[in-house]
Amino acid sequence: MIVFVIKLLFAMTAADPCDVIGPKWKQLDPIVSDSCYFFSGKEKTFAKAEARCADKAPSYGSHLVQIDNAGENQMIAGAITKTSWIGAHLVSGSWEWVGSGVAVTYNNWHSNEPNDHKDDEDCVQIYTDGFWNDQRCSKTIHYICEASLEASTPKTFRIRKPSYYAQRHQCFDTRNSLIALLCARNTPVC
Ligand SMILES: [Ca+2]
Ligand SMILES: [Ca+2]
Repeated sequence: MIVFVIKLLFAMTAADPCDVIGPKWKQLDPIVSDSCYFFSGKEKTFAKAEARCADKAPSYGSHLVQIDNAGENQMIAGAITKTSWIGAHLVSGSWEWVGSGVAVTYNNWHSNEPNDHKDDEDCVQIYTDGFWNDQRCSKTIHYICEASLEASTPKTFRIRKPSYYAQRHQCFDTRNSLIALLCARNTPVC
């Protein structure tokens, strides 16, 4: 019985659609956002964190997280245990998202922030309570990456079985999508 429950839990865990990017990518709440998120185990400067994010899953448009609304902010805050970099930074006097270059519209600044302490705080960190602080970009802290399954470059699959079909980066089976996904994760042939 215990083995069965463990197997069942594993099957449920394996069904995370973000598994196709890598084992540490998680979909948090698909009702809030269908993005995939990566929470670092290491601390880096803002620039190195963004470089690491961009390098992790380029075909899925990975960058430091872009928080677009209160729902996403609350979801992220609920998932972190350490103060972490988000993708907002100051460019020519305006806050913008490092991945997309779009202006920061939603924000959740802590009271009295951004204060640009010592005239040297051009990058944004999120506290575990969800509030933001501008911080020295050279500080080394944890970071959060975001990637999108939608942004992925379509992968070409060689279709072996008549019931299988390819869609974007994934390979599906008309009878059992989970099996095809497991197949697709390991090989471009399905
Ligand atoms: Ca986002
Ligand atoms: Ca500050």
